[in-house]
Parts: sequence; structure tokens; C-alpha cells
Amino acid sequence: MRLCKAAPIEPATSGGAVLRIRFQLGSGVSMKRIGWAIALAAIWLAPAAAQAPASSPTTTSTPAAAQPKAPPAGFAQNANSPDTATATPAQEPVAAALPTVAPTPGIGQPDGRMGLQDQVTPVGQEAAGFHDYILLPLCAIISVIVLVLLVIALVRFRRGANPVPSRNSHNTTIEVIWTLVPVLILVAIAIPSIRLLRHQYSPPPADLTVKVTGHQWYWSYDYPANGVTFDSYMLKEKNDPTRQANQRFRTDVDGPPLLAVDQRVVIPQGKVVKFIVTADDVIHSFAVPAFWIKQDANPGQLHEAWIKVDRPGVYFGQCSELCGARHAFMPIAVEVVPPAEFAAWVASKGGHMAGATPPAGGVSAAAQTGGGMATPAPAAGGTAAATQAPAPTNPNVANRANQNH
Ligand SMILES: [Cu+2]
Repeated sequence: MRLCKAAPIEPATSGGAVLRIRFQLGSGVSMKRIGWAIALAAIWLAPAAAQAPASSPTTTSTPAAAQPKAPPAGFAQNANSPDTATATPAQEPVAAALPTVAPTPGIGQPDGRMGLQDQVTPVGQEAAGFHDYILLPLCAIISVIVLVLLVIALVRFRRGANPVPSRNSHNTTIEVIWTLVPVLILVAIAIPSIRLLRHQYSPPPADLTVKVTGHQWYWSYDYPANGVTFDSYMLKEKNDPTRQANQRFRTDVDGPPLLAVDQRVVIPQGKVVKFIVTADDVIHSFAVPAFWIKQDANPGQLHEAWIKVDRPGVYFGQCSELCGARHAFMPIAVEVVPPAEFAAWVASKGGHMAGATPPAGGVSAAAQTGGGMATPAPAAGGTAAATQAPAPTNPNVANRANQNH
């Protein structure tokens, strides 16, 4: 059972043992633990609200979302940015770009199957196991039991068969059972649930930090420790009348329609990656199903999510908060590559590996201001890649600086 796999973050969160709730009534310690239990229950409920479906009424009440700026046909989603960054000479990569890796059908994208996508992160595997092997069977069993009881009550105690109604109004045994059994079920669910929450919100030290910013209607990504910044737009179809003549159109190598993007987020395989998620206009949601991530992106707030992916490949997601007219057209594509390839990709973007000296004259303001978010542990191959970084400047960063958001 996947649920039973030991998550690799276990050592880092051993301090969470305090979360084991033991009811020792009559002492101050027990009150403290009950307080912990209530706080945990509140945290438990919070993600459910944060991960409300895209049709959540809370989003539609956002003033900016309610009055979207409809882009004229054939023009970019954002007046300051072209639809495809690669179409602009100023955003040409410094070094040769890596060849586009084709996604694997059925992995990291919807394929018509029922159920959850195959999970590729430790938290995702634990959560999917919890859902598939505990919650879903429990829901099915409870539903069947309630249905059977309902049918028995309807048939056996119908008026026709009982002309003189029973006058019973109380049965202590049944009342104890129907109180205790649900309590035991809830406790049984709470234990793996709180453990999962602890893994989700107690991330191990990150090897790489990526800042994700939602815009109407595209995503931008900053690698503060690497001096890499770029915008990511959906690739339009070849016959889309709104596609500009110089815009690259989607091919099968890029990914499925409505999910393929012009610039993917590239992260190293087997490394802990922390996403810092925010937005600069309305509420968006950074969601990648195969990573078990659905994190609201709120203007003025920083939220975080973490992943560790051991399987190289391409994984797709979408904005999952109703954010305006082109909400459905701001997909997310994450490409997981071996660390050496990641270093090459960083170099191709004019960046440098964490801990390496930024290119002379670089304009990577993000790298300077975001230094605090950089984690002490550099990605593997960092020193090797540092010598490969040929870029005197980072045109992507320069271009973003001019956008004046
Ligand atoms: Cu959005």
C-alpha cells in the first residue's frame, strides 16, 4: 500500500511527535495538547476552503475578476507582453535552448481515466493512498450501511405491517453504538490526515526556490538564486484566428491543447523544490494535479508549496481559481530534468547556479533581492554549471524590469 511508504521528509519533521494527542485530563499539559488538537483541526479545514473549485463564489466576487479586460482579437493577453516570449527578439535565450521534451501520455496530464492522476511527489503519493485506500472505501461502506438501514426501516416498520405503532422512544445500547462508532471512525481518519498535513506543511530544506506569480492571464516564474525570470504563455493552435503571425503554435511535442506553454518551468529531478506563490492582480491558483499542488495565488500574500519529483518528465496543470475572461487559458507546464540538464537550462536562460557568481553586469535584480529566499544547499552540479554560465546579461530579467507591473 502506497500509504505505508516512508516519506523521505520524516527525519526533518521528527519534532512533530508533539502532535500525538494523548488525553491526559486533569493536568495543564493535557489542556495544551487539546489546544494543539483544536489548532490542527482548524488547519485541517483551512485547505478545503483554499482549494475550493474554480466555480467558488468567493472568486467571482473579486472586482477585477468580475470586470475582465477583454483583449482584442489577435492581441496578447497582456498589453505589456506578447503572447509568446520567444517571438520577441529581446527574449531570445542566451545559450542554445534545450530540445523540447515530449510529455508521456497518461502521466502528468488528464487521459480520461477516473480517479486521481498518478502522483509523483511524496506528499502526492501519501495523499493519493489516503484517498484511495482509506477515505473512498470508508465512504462506500458507510453509504451502503446507511442505505441498508434505510431500506430495512422502510420495509419492516411500514405502516401497513404495523397497525399498532411501537411506543419505544429510547434504547441506550443503540444510542451508545451510534455515538461511539462515528467518533472512532473520525479518530481513525484524523491520525493519517494530520500526518499528511504535517508532511505537507513542514517541508524539508529546499534545494531550489521558484517564485510563481499569477497574472491575467499568464504565469511568470522567478528563480531568485539563479537570476532566471520569464513569463509563460499558453501556446495557441495553428488555426487559431487570434494567433499572431509570428507566434509559435502548439505541436504534439509541446503537450495537449490548452495545456502546452511556450516556456516550461524546469526543475531538477530528485531535489526539493519550493514554490512561493503569489499574484499581481486577482486571485489565481497554482495547481498541478500530479504534484498534489493546488495553492491559491493571492495578491500581496506569499504562499508556499513544495515538491520532490524523482521521475523526469513533463507535468501539466492549470490556474484553478476563476480569475477572469481568459482564466481557462493560463496553463502550467513543469519539466523535471536531471540536475546536469537543469544547469544547462539555467545557463541557456542567462542565469547561474546557486552560489555561483552572477554574470558580470547582470541585471538580475531578482537574484539580489531574493537572496534571502535562496536556500543554502545548491543543486547538484552547481559548481560545474557555474563555469558554463556565459551570459553577460539576462535579457529575460531586463525585459521583465521594463514591464513595470
Ligand atoms: Cu488565473
